[in-house]
Amino acid sequence: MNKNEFKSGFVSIIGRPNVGKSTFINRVIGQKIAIMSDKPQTTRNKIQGVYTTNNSQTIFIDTPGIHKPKHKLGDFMMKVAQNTLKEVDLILFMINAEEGFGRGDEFIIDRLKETKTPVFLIINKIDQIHPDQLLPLISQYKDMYPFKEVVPISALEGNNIDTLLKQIDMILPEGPQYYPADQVTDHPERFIITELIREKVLHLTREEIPHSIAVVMDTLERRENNQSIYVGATIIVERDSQKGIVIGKQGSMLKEVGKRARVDIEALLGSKVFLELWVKVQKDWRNKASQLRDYGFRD
Ligand code: GDP
Ligand code: MG
Ligand code: K
Repeated sequence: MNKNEFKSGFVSIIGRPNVGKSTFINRVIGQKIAIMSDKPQTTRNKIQGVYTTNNSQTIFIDTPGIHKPKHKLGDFMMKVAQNTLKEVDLILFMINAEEGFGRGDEFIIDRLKETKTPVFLIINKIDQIHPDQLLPLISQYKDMYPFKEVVPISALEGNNIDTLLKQIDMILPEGPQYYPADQVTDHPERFIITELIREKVLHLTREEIPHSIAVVMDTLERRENNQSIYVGATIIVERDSQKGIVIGKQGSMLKEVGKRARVDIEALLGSKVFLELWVKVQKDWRNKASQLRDYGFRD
């Protein structure tokens, strides 16, 4: 491989509680990085860890709403989750070899069927089963979904992790190094803020504006002696006509979007918010990597 061809991508890890997702991330990332994996779930995608080698970077993210549909956030959360699954480069669906199939898995597999993203089945905790039990388990799951790879591992003991990382590496597209090799910064609110703005646009414009619009956070900072938060964001559309609709007559639509979004963002952040919105036409914005980066993962 050419040195210039750095590869990077986003990998979503999903699976029922206690299958070993956090243990896996810890194993891959090591102790260097503070991983917030066990804080209560909200609606946002959460970086669980960033794994960087000389020629690749994998950003592992958690996808709330797929494995714990407990909250009453319902539709919105499912929409966010489903969008995420579409936009990542790879999904790792982790199961516990010891437990086998359960209803939680059925729920997840249904979601997987709604996306084209490649999926690896990760069978964790193989240290807990007899090797004879593995093949029946694999065929049972393969009957339900055409997994791109099936990788048995023990996250706890470290078995087969290298193989899995190599297979992930093969899937990653060419892309930039988003994070310094030794650092993860996570801005918890960014993703949800951009989704709130997007939601207002879609709601107010109805069918005129497609779901494919994106909202990119430009600035999020405290101002005026911590008394308020400034949010600057850009709504990205694909055509000039859409730009006109989003801005509205003398800016009326954009103003309404901003007004409604600001109310929600203030509630989310518990602070007074100044929200400034722009609209930009960008024809090929639907580049997976940049989109996900902008979904709260920038800088
Ligand atoms: P999560 O809810 O999916 O993040 O699961 P955790 O990573 O918190 O793991 C749940 C439990 O399973 C913990 O007690 C882990 O130590 C244990 N565990 C995780 N991976 C393995 C494994 O490969 N083998 C065994 N025996 N236990 C594991
Ligand atoms: Mg966990
Ligand atoms: K799929």
